[in-house]
Amino acid sequence: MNDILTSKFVEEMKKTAANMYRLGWDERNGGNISYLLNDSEVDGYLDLNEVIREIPIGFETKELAGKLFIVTGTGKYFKNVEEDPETNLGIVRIKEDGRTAQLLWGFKDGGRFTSEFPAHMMSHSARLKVDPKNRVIMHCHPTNMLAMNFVHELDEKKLTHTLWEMCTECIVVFPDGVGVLPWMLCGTNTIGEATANKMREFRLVVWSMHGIYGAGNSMDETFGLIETVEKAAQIYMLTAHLPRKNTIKD
Ligand code: 2HA
Ligand code: ZN
Repeated sequence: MNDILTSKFVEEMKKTAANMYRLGWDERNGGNISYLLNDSEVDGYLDLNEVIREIPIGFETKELAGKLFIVTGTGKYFKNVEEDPETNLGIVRIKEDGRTAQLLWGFKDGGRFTSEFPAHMMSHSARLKVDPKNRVIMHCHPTNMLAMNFVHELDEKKLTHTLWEMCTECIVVFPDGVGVLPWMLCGTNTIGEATANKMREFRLVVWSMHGIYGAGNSMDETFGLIETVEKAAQIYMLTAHLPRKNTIKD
């Protein structure tokens, strides 16, 4: 067996969590990432027959049975992923019953996956139906996007239009716009179902006055989506209180 800490997927999780932390998107235990892994990727790094323990997932997702995910842990800090991936991350496989996760690696201190596991798994299911190449679901609390939530209308069309207006690239990066959920209690199946419902149409879903969800085919693409929205929100927050002299036309 090769050392799993040298695998591309663990490296990507470490780098992404570190970047997100340093951008201020993931204070304390804020944020979570789940990354669908192919059997061929983990081959040579992980014994797929060795289940460390089983964790009930609290809902049923038969569609994802047999699938492997590397995912951030509940209560864990993005700040610490880089120096201790084996405690702060875990690799789980969804069992045939769709109600149990089999831990194959990580969560070394007895931990478990993010409290937002329902939103992540339900979003993976929804995205895979519209894009079989989807692999990443990412949640974080980007500062300017959050600030904008308090001063801008939370209407999907209006919010999307304002973001598109802030940077020329926005309409190219997220032509599908942003979906918006009202403020809801996080960590529940209800917010998971609502997020997944929006994910059928959007790769970006704003959780009002909480944060954002992004979905994509790779870690770079998903990170880039959120990065682009956050940049647009930053331009908005830097200019919203000033007289507008110019604008990108419709
Ligand atoms: O897991 O960001 O939404 C920490 C969060 C909850
Ligand atoms: Zn959050």
